[in-house]
Amino acid sequence: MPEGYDYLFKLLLIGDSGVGKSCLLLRFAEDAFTDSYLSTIGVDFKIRTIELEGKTVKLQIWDTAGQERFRTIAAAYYRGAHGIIVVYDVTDGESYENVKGWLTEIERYASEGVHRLLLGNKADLTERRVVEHDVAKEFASQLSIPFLETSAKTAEGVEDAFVAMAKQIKENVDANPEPSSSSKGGNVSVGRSIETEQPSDGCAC
Ligand SMILES: Nc1nc2c(ncn2[C@@H]2O[C@H](COP(=O)(O)OP(=O)(O)OP(=O)(O)O)[C@@H](O)[C@H]2O)c(=O)[nH]1
Ligand SMILES: [Mg+2]
Repeated sequence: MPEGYDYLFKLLLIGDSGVGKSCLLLRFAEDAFTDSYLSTIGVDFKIRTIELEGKTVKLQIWDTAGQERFRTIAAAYYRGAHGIIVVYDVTDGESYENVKGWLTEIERYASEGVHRLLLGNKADLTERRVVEHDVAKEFASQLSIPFLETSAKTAEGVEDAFVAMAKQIKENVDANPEPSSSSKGGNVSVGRSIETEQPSDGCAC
């Protein structure tokens, strides 16, 4: 039986190594968490289908490696993304400082009009926090980027973050329907038809 969905959106997680990108994805896709740190090699992905405003939305979420040596691989995935989530760690000031650099990578490699979202993760570590909520919020609002804090550990904000991103994209797709998107048949609409150059097996290593 063919899989039924109304929309397919591709999301990308970027940000410094160790900020919790893989854990955010694990929480969202499988409602799980692990304390052990297995740094991502290359690129990975998971899928979760959600219901949004009466429609079935399939989210294909690409999780990139934050480590410098994988940057070129990750960059190849920006163009196919409808939405890019930039993650920093609220207990790691450097990861927040580096957000500007990640936003520059988006300008350089992503499709024009890609949706962005800034996430401050590890919000559960209140005693170790060094990046204040309001400071990041102000920075994001100056750039007109939505901002949320999350904890992959407690699940706080995680569902909201991915759903907010999906909503943003859906609103945009609904407002700018592309005739070519119906070529997938049935009632399937694949975001805005952004060219993808990425392999489909999730392994770019
Ligand atoms: N307390 C707490 N720890 C977290 C949270 N999210 C992730 N961690 C921990 O942070 C470490 C790194 O998490 P990962 O998700 O692997 O980080 P990453 O951003 O995917 O790192 P790379 O794959 O190297 O780019 C792990 O030990 C996680 O358990 C969180 O919300 N709260
Ligand atoms: Mg990872």
